[in-house]
Amino acid sequence: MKMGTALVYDEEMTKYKLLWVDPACKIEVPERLTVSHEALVKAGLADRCVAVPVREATDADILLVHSEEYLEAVKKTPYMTLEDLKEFTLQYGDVYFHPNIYHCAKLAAGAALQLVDSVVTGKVRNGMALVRPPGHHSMRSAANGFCVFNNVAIAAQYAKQKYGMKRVLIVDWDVHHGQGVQSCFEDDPNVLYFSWHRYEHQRFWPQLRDSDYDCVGKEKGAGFNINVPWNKVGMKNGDYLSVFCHVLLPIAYEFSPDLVLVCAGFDSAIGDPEGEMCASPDIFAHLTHLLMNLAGGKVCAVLEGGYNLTSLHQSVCQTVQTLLGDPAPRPADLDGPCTSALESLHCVRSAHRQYWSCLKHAAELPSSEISTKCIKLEEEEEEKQQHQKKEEEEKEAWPEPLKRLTPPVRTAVVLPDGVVCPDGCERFSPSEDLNILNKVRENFLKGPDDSDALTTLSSLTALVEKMEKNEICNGLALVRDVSTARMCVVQHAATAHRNRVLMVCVGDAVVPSPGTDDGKTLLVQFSNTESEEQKGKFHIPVCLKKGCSDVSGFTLAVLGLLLPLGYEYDPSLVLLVRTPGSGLCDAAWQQLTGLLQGLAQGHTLVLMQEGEKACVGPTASSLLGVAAPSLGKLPAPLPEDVQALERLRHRLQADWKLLQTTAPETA
Ligand code: Q9C
Ligand code: ZN
Repeated sequence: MKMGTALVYDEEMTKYKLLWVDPACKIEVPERLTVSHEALVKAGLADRCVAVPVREATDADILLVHSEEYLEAVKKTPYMTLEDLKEFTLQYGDVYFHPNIYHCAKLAAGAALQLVDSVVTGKVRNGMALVRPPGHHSMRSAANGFCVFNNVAIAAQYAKQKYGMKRVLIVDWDVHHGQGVQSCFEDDPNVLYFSWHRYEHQRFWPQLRDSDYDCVGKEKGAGFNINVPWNKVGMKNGDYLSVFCHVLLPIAYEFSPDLVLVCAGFDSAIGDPEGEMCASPDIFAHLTHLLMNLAGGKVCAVLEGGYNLTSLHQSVCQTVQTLLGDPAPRPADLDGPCTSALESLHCVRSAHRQYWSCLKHAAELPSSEISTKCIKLEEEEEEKQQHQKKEEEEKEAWPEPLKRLTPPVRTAVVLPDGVVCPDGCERFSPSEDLNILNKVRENFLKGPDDSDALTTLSSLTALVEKMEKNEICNGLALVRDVSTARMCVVQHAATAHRNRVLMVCVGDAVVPSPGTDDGKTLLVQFSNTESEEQKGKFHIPVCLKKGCSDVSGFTLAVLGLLLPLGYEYDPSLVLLVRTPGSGLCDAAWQQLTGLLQGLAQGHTLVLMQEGEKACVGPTASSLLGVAAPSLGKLPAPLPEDVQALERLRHRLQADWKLLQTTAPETA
């Protein structure tokens, strides 16, 4: 059952460089690779990966994407003189050639293919390829933007052809638009391409009209190309997460890929001279985590850009460590999205409304807003310069991501005697701490001789304490009375004053809300019961027409409501409570459990009622970090549900900035 993470790397790919003076290309250096790899070794991450060798992509592989003429032309470069190479280079944009680059480009594409082979055949669960040259800018018949062959595009075609993959998702989080990938799959409905990129109303390289949000794909592929243009620099963690929650993830879950490929460029991180963005390296832990429950966990990340060597290696480590299954760190200082990001978000959602049912019944937008793009350019320019001065100071330094301390125990379980402990979990022994026993006896016992309840509740309390001390990552308990157990845990957790508990309740039974007004608990409750109006900022009932039995509606609520709330609230503990009769299928429950582990450093405690024995296995496997099974191509959610969720989000937006999807001024 234990499955690894592949690391595909070969030093050979450091053996080419720029041989003449070209300011546009001087940032693409061999050290990008050596520094990234050394950081993985130093952090002990390389050792934990399965080393997969590279290979040269064959002509047939390369011809999956490129023209014969172009391949033949590149083939001649190893024999060219310096002068010939310079001249050859001139016909393309922002790229250089070297006698060894053809060899490296074959290895880079081949590395992506080796990664796909290892993941698709199940040798490993997921993986990353550290490659040079990058790929996503190269076109069918042209090198471009440091790229020679389109590594990820070739890998996607290969996965379709060799393994019959029906649907491939490509997530391009590099700060540049992968126009080569876009043009390769523009009319292909089997490959969903998502890219965010610095755009600045078409003033930023490669300055293409086709990189804008309204470029959605052609013919049968209409709707399968998603562009999120960043029209300002300085985008932060909140901007990135908000696009994931409100655009990429809902669409990706509806699409239901068999395989996820990532154009993993890290020039979108803070400190990068090309991107000039302000997202911290640990955001990549979250972006990675959020993709890891798609396609049964088959995620292949292939390096693209990233030119600040420090920010690059930190981001690479965050990505690989997350692929390995270590819980992501709590995302620091999450702001709501900025106005410019909200404008982009709004435009993309509008442009895709007609193609995706998760967006279809979202609030209609004033049509006048959709085409207004190039307004106030001069004003903006000024503003930008001021803004940049400020950012430049900030950009010089950012804190190094903290070492992730992995608790010795991943999953502890509190189960009645008759229930077997699932593989890989540790049975939690009852607490003998007198303090705890007394507290539980005083506050929660109904009768003086309810020793079963005393044992369970004090075990839970002790378990929470160990999670706080990071001795245990997560836990699962089958209890007779979830209601009391829930109160007990919340009350205990709230005694440490810096703690916040996110309590997620799934099921149709009405749960009384324990004190949720001091902000120490945020309660989100999914049910089909139209409950009284929301009770303030910290108690959020989510009512779905068919409760949790409608997987589409439920998924949408989790992605577009629960995740942003959770990220903004930033709990130290997630308490996931499942009441009987929730109607939720195992796969959707596992998705929920898996996704929530991105919060609170993975500290999730699941409470289930005794009768739900059958659910222990699936829950444990999610807590252990096994990818949730795919939900399949999701049918359209009920229009009422989409509208209800939109209304709810709208109402909560003033309190929770990550729920916004439209800019305040333009609404
Ligand atoms: N300011 C990748 O990130 N433009 N390619 C350089 C210099 C070219 C980036 C302009 C950027 C290419 C894979
Ligand atoms: Zn880039």
